[in-house]
Order: sequence, then structure tokens, then C-alpha cells
Amino acid sequence: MKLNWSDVTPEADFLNRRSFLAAGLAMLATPALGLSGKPSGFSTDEKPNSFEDITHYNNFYEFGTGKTDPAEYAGSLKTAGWQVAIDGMVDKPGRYGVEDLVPDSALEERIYRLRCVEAWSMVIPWLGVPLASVLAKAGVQPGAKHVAFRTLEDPAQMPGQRSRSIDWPYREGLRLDEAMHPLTILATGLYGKVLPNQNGAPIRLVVPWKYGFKSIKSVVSITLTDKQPQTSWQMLQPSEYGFYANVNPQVDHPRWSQATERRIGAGLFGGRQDTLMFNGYADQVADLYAGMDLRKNY
Ligand SMILES: Nc1nc2c(c(=O)[nH]1)N[C@H]1C(S)=C(S)[C@@H](COP(=O)(O)O)O[C@H]1N2
Ligand SMILES: [Mo]
Repeated sequence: MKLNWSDVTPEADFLNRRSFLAAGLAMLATPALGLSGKPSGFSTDEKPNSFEDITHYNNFYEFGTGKTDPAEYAGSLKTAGWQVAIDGMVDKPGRYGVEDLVPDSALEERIYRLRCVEAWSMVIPWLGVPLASVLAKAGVQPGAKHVAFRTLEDPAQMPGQRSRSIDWPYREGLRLDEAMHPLTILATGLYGKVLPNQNGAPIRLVVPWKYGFKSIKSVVSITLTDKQPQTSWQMLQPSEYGFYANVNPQVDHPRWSQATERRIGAGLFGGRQDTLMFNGYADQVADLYAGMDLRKNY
């Protein structure tokens, strides 16, 4: 299975009848978190996508490049006892358990739009906590300017990693002020349930004003640094994928327009909708980029 950047191309809707049944079974099999999370003022009132759509139309290249590959193959990921290393420019470096970083009692529900760079979108009801609250536990040191994230690297559990198409592990990064923004969360659940493996269990980043690839799944390390981190998509094809990757309908991808998007689940006749600046979060985040040329810093 050779992954290359030209695989990332908008594709036509398709119906996968088998996956309707699979979703019903997955719904039964997925443990409830036992609480729904405190509602927050950050949620959209748009209708969330179905559990079926959210868990059977995924990008998680560690399990293959097809949209249904993660649902089919991510069962091999072992999430029990998962630890996240927090290191670099922090007062208390160490390996932290997921429950220590994201206690169930602190979970908030955040219903966010997710806009993939491939020009499709969804609305997902996450359960998570602000990344800022997690960074505060480790104590960010004054010189830190960026945060680097890495996904697990283990080809035994992640069959997609047996192909060296991406320089594994999957890497992402944020500027510190982006990381500290109240919209930026670490999620451990969705729809009131423990995060399904295909969505990045047991803990993944969600940055709703950026293209979906910034929202790195199954995170094993968080590193505070004074340098802009390398990111997987930028390493693969820097002319197409930048460090910032803010959703921007005015800056097209070199191979397709970013002006509109296809909302998954809207049906074959649902048509396309306009993509909004910063994915509709401009009021909250535009200040972060004041004075920056967003065509250069794509
Ligand atoms: N580790 C890892 N994280 C990842 C990806 C990936 O392939 N590997 N894909 C990204 C992309 S391109 C998108 S659009 C979102 C999709 O998240 P979802 O499948 O939960 O909707 O995850 C992002 N995080
Ligand atoms: Mo994506």
C-alpha cells in the first residue's frame, strides 16, 4: 500500500451499505463514558453528523488510505494503559496517563465543524478538555513558542505504517498561542462515548479552525519547543500543505478549490456549501493572525 500525496483528492459520495450495520454494532460495543460532558458556549448549533458517518468515513493513514479502512482495521490498536509523554520546555516533564491529563470529571462537550483539506466536512460532538488545561499541568516554561505532537509508531498495531510512504510517526505542531486558545481541545470521546479507535483513541487533538490533518490522532508525545516543529504533511508536500493550515476559502489548494465543501451525510442531492474563513471561527481566532499574509502562511 503506497501512500502518496496525490491520494488526497476529493472523491465522489458513495454508499457503503455494509457499514450501516457495522455502525449499529459499534454503537452497542462502544463503552459509554457515563457522563455527557458539560455543555460549553463554544459549540455550533448545526446538526451533528450521525455516529455512523463520524466512525466510518475517516482519515487515519496508519490503518490505510481508504475512508473505511480505519473502521475496519483500527481494532488492532491497544489503548489500555496509554501514556502521553510531555517533555521539552516544561517544568514537570514525564509520562502521564490519559485519565490524569483528561479526567472524565472535567470533560466538556464541544460540537465542532471539521473541515478536511480534501473539501469535505462534518459536525462532530467531541468530549474533551482545553489543551491549555493539560499544558498547565506540565508547566510551560517562558521560552517555549511551539508545541509538537506525535502519534504512536508501531507497525505491529498500525498496518499502514508497514509502508514507508509517510515518514512515521505522524507529526503535527501548533504555535503556543494556538495551542492555548480555548477552542483547542484534547478529545477522549464523542457522542458521549469513549473515542472509537478509528477516531484517534485514546486521545487526539482537535483544532476546529484548521484543516482536519492538524487534528492529530492517538497522541503519544507533546513537546514544548522554541522552534517551529516539522509536520507530516508539510514534510511530504510543502507546496501544498503548510504549517498553519488555517481553513481559508480564498487560498485554493494547488489542485482544487477550497471555496466550497461537501457536508458528509447531506445526501447525494445535498449539494455543496460555502467554506467559511477559519471554518466559521473567525470571531474567535482571527486576532491570532493579525498582520500575517495568509497566502504565504498557508
Ligand atoms: N495520526 C493521524 N492523525 C490524523 C490523520 C492521520 O492519518 N493520522 N488524518 C488527519 C486528517 S487528514 C483528518 S481529516 C482527521 C480526520 O478525523 P476523523 O477521522 O476523526 O474525522 O484526522 C487527522 N488526524
Ligand atoms: Mo483531512
